[in-house]
Amino acid sequence: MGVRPRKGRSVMTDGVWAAPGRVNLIGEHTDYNDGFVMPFALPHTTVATVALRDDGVLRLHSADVPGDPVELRLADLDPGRRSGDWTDYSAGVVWALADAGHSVPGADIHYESTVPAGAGLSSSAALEVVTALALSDLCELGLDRPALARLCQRAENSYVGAPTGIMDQTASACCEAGHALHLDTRDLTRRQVPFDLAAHGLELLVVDTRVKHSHSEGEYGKRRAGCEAGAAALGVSALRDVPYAALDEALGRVEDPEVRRLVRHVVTENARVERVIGHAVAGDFRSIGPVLTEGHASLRDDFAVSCDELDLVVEASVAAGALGARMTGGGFGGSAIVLTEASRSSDVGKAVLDAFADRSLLAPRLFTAVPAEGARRLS
Ligand code: GAF
Repeated sequence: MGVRPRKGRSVMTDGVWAAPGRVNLIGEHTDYNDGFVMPFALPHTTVATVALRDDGVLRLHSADVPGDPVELRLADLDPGRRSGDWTDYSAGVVWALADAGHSVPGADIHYESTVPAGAGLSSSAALEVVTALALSDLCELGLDRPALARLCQRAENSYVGAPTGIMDQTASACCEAGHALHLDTRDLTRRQVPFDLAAHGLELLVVDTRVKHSHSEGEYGKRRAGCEAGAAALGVSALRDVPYAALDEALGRVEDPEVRRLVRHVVTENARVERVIGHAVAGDFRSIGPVLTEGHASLRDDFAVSCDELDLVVEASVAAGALGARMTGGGFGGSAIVLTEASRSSDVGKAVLDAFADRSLLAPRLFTAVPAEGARRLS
């Protein structure tokens, strides 16, 4: 039996759930090309305190956004009537549940989040996944984790209007503590790869440049459309189907130089995921560093999704002795990751802060990332 909804507005709580943000170690802009990614969950989470109600109302409140709770009628949820603010992610999930034939009677949801917003660390996916998991549990919808991730992606694509892939939602829903997730985004085949950097004397720093980014704006969609044009030119259903060994020959068949660069990034990036997996499985974590830096160059020069601040993090950290660094997530701002010897981590961090200060840029925020648990019920 699921929890029976209370009459009208609820003052009770039926449960508390948490879903994390993520960093992506390698495999950027490959997920909407049916390719490979390797994210891990952050300890930063969005927590939802939820009570079902029986009157067809969705009442949303966030401790992080000033103002009164927002009340929406479930019957009115429609992508054409989205509000353009954070509530679209929650409303989109409820809309996607209903659209898939699942019944939600109404809910009061209160959110609190420690996932930095707009930092490329998947605060949106955390919000979607915690909402979907709580409602799936309370209404006994029986959705498994990949199905939850797909539903959240649908909410983001069709309700919010951001043409994103499946990586962030799957990371938030499926990651495990102490592991990175090797994910095949074509069929959501997953492999948990042990990823204990501290045991190897290493650290992964996350550097939030504080340059805000958004995926519902045009550039992300343009890259996605360019990749689809590349796949069409090559006669494959997705760029994942272009083998690395056949890259030169494939590039010779793509006329548009911009599309050719996108193809080159995606095909080489899928190969980089395989190389990083190989190093991680062999326990050779230091060799991952140069692959990250190579990936950054490809995102900067071929895919054109970096920005000056992200490039600066990579240059300054590598010059200060980091093993490797790259932007993480969609780009156009957001965060970078830096792999470094733990013993050099504070020097590397200081070098990044100094480089920003020298250019009179807003100081970035730094923290050490350790792979944490995926979405779960707390109480
Ligand atoms: C964003 C998107 F949401 C992901 O789906 C993915 O495409 C990523 O950018 C780039 O790898 O985080």
